[in-house]
Amino acid sequence: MNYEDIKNAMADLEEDDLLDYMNEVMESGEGVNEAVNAMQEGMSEVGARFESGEYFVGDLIYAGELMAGAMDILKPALAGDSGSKVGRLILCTVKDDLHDIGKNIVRAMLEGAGFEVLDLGIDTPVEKIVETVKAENIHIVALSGVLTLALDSMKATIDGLAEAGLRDSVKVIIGGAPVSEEACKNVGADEWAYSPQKTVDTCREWAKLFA
Ligand code: B12
Repeated sequence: MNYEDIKNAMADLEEDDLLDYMNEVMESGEGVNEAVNAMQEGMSEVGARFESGEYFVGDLIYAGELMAGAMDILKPALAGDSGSKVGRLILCTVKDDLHDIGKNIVRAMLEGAGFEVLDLGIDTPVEKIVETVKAENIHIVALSGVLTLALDSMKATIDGLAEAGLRDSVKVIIGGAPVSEEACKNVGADEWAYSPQKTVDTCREWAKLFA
């Protein structure tokens, strides 16, 4: 499989080609992670074309639908074959951010790794996260966001957990385009990740702490 073709099909919004490539990946039974990475690179190009004025919001919406459709094809391979549940966690896109493609990929990977994921959706208010942590006795919270301002919402969420006296009993991992080591420190999270695999590995380690 030529992953450059996948990247280009995503960037050029070529639906038929992209879906054909996904089916090829599934038939070959390998390269699923590489295909996801290639689509993500294509998405970065979509973002760059949006910034330069070549693409419009309608193209972003279409790109989002395309990637979601492509992910539906890959999902069975991402879901893995883990039997027993290794832990429960909250996953959501933070307040004021409506992007959920990355979150849904992370969800598929976590579920495949055996986690029960309480997916609180997009634009998630701090209070809803705090309430769910309390009500469901949750020890791992995974926050997603791709807008720069998502970092403020992540900080507000972590501050909210601290104000509710829950910070010491909850580990927080953040992810998404604006997230970095520095951002992790600034918002007060315990860990950050770009790759869904690192997310899964980190959450597995944390689940053992609270088992
Ligand atoms: C598709 C898209 C949309 C779609 C979203 C559809 C959907 N259902 O999600 C729609 C059209 C709705 C949209 C809307 C907007 N968008 Co938009 N969008 C994008 C685009 C093209 C792709 C985002 C994406 O899905 N990437 C692919 C996924 C797989 O990557 P990811 O999210 O980073 O996730 C991966 C990792 O980060 C990680 N990860 C993700 N979450 C988590 C969580 C945890 C815990 C962990 C550990 C890891 C992790 O794992 C994932 C898989 O590897 C980006 C451009 C870009 N380069 O990203 C712009 C972009 C994010 N959008 C942008 C903008 C400006 C907007 C709008 C304001 C546009 C407008 N004028 O209305 C609105 C904002 C609405 C809002 N309030 O949120 C800007 C953000 C600028 C900024 N720095 O803040 C970008 C960067 C485009 C640009 N270059 O200008 N958008």
